[in-house]
Amino acid sequence: MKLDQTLFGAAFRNPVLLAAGTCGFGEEVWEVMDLRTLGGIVTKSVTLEPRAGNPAPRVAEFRAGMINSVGLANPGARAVRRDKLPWIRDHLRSIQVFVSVAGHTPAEYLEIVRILDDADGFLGFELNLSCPNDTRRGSLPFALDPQALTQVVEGVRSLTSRPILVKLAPNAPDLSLPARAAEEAGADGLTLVNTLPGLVLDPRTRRPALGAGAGGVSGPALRAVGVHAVWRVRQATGLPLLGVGGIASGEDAVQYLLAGASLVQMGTASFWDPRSAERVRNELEHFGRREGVAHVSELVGGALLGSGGVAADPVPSSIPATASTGPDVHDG
Ligand code: RRO
Repeated sequence: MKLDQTLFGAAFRNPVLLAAGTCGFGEEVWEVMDLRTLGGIVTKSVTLEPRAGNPAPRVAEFRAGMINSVGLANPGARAVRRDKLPWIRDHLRSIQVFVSVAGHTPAEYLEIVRILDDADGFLGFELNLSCPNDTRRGSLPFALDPQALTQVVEGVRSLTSRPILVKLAPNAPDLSLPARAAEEAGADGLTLVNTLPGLVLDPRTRRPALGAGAGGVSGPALRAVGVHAVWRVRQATGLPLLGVGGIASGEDAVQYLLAGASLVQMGTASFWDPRSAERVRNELEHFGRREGVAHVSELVGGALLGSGGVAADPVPSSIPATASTGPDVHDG
């Protein structure tokens, strides 16, 4: 099975990317894995000013996955431009890089994009509107507030011609609303989903397992949530979708593709085994060969095509035919 995908006017050598927050800015994982075997990476979220992050422990495992509250630790937009993007430009030329952007106000997102936009080495921005661990805005991330979401995405759209992905939260009551709001505001693609707010308590200490208290749940526990989010949003918008949450095998990735994602991102599995993304890429290829699929794009949205009454929800006519028939669902 051929794995290449063309989206946002760019060639992805395969549909497997590393998710934001799981590979730093690439350099941090360079010793343990060859990122050039992947379709691309999304950087750690970049804020306007440097952030030290939350108190340790920042991650904890539990039986169904992992919980984290890293607290947006990053060097800040100016240092990222000066110290991180040149490395990315020099080492990751053959893969696609999105810079993840996070802020407390719409103005901060715009300022970060202004600082980074004319630097070299990356394809586009992933607007992180769904961090569960940033309490400065209160408990409501932008992704759960369609008006605030619109303000951020419209503002960034007016500043850059680069592709803009919007990363949504899994706990929206109806994900089609933020998805449509992002599309109308000028997003080029949607990333589904960020981690799910959760809490793990240590029964012996009677305290939270994480230094910050609550956090974001990822790993196997998140997979069915993420696949459903992609499935739901595939029926609400024609934008290309990037599926993320609990992918640890080629067949996990296939679920996301069948639900309507054109690309997938991996995170938690890479903490357990840094080479997981490369393995998933290989397993995806084997799956296609075994199943007689010539090109990965044939799988995209396959579960919504209604063969054998598979699709539970009606598929509205707003889904472009190209979403499941061609490798370039964006420009097609
Ligand atoms: O840094 C974090 O604690 C974090 C972020 Br920005 C995010 O978007 N999702 C997450 O699970 N953790």
